[in-house]
Amino acid sequence: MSSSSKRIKNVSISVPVLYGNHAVKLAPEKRTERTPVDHTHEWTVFFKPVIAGFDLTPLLKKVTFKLHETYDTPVRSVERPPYQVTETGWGEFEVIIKLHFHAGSELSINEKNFQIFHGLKLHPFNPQSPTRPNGEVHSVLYDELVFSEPTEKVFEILTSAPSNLLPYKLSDPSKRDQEFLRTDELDELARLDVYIEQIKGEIEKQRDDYKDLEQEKLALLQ
Ligand code: SLL
Repeated sequence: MSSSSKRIKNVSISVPVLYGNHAVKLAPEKRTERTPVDHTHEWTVFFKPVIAGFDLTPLLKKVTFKLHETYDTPVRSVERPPYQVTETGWGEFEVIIKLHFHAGSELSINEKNFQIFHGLKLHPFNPQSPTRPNGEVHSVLYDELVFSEPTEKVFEILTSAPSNLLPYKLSDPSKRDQEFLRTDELDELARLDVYIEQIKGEIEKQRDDYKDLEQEKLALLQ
């Protein structure tokens, strides 16, 4: 076994990620002759690290998105970022987002791939809430991928720039189910603040993008 594939005992590292979907009502000008008449929405389902510029390709071989079987080739495979699929449709369903890691980069020794279940949202959570002009809906969730006992190679990738993640150490290795000890809690809190700001920025950006699209649509209609 080479030194870079040696696993570091009693250590774990969490990678903050975002996944979910955006949806808008399908604008008439976006229809083509191939768009089925019953398709009412355009949506994008995605998976990405919160940290801007953090390249997961050294760890991730590909991300597959399993759509409802009403879609042609329901399993869509994406090998590089952005890890996302854009489609049109009429109904909500559960998307299975599967992360396929390179050998030695799995989340843990027993875990080959990792699955996330995302309920695709086309309609607002609260039907009473005022609808946005183009019916835009965002359903985005925060989660953390926990790499336990990472190899030295994975440890190096995760703890160096641009992610600079902090490893967690088990305080008592004989108790596997105890809480992790934070090496530096203040540092971790500061990092969370940065993630929150990045998520806020992301929401703003999406809002602006949709506003621009809405302007374009109005201009086209004039
Ligand atoms: C429902 N259980 O009944 C869900 C299924 C399926 C959504 C939703 C497109 C299909 C196509 C599509 O929107 N499928 O392209 O033919 O609500």
